[in-house]
Amino acid sequence: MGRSVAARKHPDDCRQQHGEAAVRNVLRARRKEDTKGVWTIALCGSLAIGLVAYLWNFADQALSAACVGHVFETLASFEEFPSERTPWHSGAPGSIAEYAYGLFCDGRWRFWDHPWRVVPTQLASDPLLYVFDDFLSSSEVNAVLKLVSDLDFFSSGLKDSVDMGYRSSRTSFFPPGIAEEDPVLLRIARRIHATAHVPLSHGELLQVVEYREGDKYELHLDADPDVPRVATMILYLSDVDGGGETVWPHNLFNGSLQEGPLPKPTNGSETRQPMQPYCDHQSYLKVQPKKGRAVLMYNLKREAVWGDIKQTMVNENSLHGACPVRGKRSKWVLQKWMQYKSLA
Ligand SMILES: O=C(O)CCC(=O)C(=O)O
Repeated sequence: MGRSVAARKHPDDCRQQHGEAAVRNVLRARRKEDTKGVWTIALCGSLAIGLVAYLWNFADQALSAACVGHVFETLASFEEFPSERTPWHSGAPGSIAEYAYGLFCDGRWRFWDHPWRVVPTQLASDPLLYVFDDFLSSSEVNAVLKLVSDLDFFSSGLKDSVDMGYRSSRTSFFPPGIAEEDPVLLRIARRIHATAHVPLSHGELLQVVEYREGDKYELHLDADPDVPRVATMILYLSDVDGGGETVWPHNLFNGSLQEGPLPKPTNGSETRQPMQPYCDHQSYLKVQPKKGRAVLMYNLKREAVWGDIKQTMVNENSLHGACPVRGKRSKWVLQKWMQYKSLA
């Protein structure tokens, strides 16, 4: 009744026919109608938002459960020698399952700043070495650096002066409690293992290193028979003013193996031959630190995975080092070593 009066009559018509009291009634009825309309819209809007949030959460949980299942297990597995498979990546995956993994499981859609296509560039075949730009999005790097601020750091070098000269930087590790609970770290660890084709249970703790001005790590191997690290992933979390490159003295900048006398490990996985000439010279293979960039390196020869691990099975061409950082900006690195053996 109120609605039809308010809709049909103009207040001036009412004023002429029925006087002021009727006009007030018409206006009151209209206000009531307007308020009712606003409440109805607000209620329906909230219900719709609630329903979408519920369905989104449900789909997200179902997707997460599906994601850690079959596809991830297949990608991060020792089905073949890991370096004989093309690293998994979101750019041009080999199968529909791998494509789906990149699209739905890798968490890219959660971060608006993450490129959809991340394609590796092979830098060398001996050692097998790849670089990925934008492996981590800027917001992922920022999330990691925020977590890093709560960690306790210790000096990476040993106490005596020789070792401080060999390796100077600050190191910490994400304890399993954080690495397994934090969704960003978990997603990054999965991405690393899927990319390298190594099961999660073979992964060591995520390491974080800060190199300040002048800090470096002389030439070394990551693997030895006691610590058979089949793959290493180095993720750069910052840009630097200069220096700080990771260098491979056995390879020229185009990836080919260098001829002539090469530095050899003399002390287990280390060599005392200085790294600086390789840092200074343009001809050697180097990767510059760049926020979000990652390097994947395979350290063992193929037969190491199937037989007993001996020193000869460590690929000595994977000798590498971290050149001194120049300038005030620190080089931050996140590192994951993946072993041939399960650590579980
Ligand atoms: O920081 C880098 O560039 C390399 C790090 C490295 O080789 C290591 O920590 O084993």
